[in-house]
Amino acid sequence: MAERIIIDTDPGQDDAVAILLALASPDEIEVLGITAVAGNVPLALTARNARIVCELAGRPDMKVFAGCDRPLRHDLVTAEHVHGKTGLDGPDLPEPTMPLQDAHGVDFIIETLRAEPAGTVTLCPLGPLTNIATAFERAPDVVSRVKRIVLMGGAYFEVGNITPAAEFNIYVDPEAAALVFGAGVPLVVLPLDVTHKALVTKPRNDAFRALGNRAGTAVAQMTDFFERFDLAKYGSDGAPLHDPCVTAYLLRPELFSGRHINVEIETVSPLTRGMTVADWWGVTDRAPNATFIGDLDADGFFSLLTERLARL
Ligand SMILES: [Ca+2]
Repeated sequence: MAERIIIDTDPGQDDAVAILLALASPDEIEVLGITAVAGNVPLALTARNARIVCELAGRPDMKVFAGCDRPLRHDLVTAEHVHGKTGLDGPDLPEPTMPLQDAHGVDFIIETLRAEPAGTVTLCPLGPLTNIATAFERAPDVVSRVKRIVLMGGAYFEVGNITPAAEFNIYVDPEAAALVFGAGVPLVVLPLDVTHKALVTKPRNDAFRALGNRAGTAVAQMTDFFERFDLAKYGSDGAPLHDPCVTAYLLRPELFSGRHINVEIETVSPLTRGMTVADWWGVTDRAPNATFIGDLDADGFFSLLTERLARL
């Protein structure tokens, strides 16, 4: 039976690829809806971009909701320096014609968790955790109904990408992250430690382009765009595909390895706010609350991605 998920997202080129991978895999993943959150770019753009991606995947019927437009307690920090002015710079994709749903994204999350059998819906956050935390705060009864949360965020060995200590998604809304990490829901975390190993090298991007379909071409162009930033910053072999690690984990968990450990979120320190304090070495007595992924089979990951994008 397909895993039933809600994708919570701030597209973002890598979010776009994560959504495409999910929509290309209907036998294994049923997307119940997509909720947009403010993050890489403001909410109006993430809600637009999510719909552009659904149309690119040939799924104009998908329900897309706008959620929270700012973090719980801080001003929004965005990342146009990585993703471009629109958040989806690179390919020339048409404005979406499919509608944005009327309901608020947080209400959709709450109502879906209440309506579906307990323990059957997985949440897949690809951006700041504002929508999820708001749903948990507003409707504590839904927390125990979540099957699991599989999210992209945080870092331990790679430390930070938006500050020296913090990864972007967690840094933007650390109070939301602290609430979600402390909620007691089974949690799988795909941090920079693993996503920085999912590098789109030139041969891998050529393989996307060679698919010859719209999705393959668009993914290649998105990667060309944000690779410029990563090459300048890290001097690496290619851009890391952060968010698609979440979808790939749902499809092929055997491609990934990690440890079930305690992970706490720093919310106070001005130097390390948004840091994921991961007890990788087991040096505390704090109870494990997350499966924290550290490595992946990158060739297997890119084979899967290329094979699925070919279906779109
Ligand atoms: Ca994202």
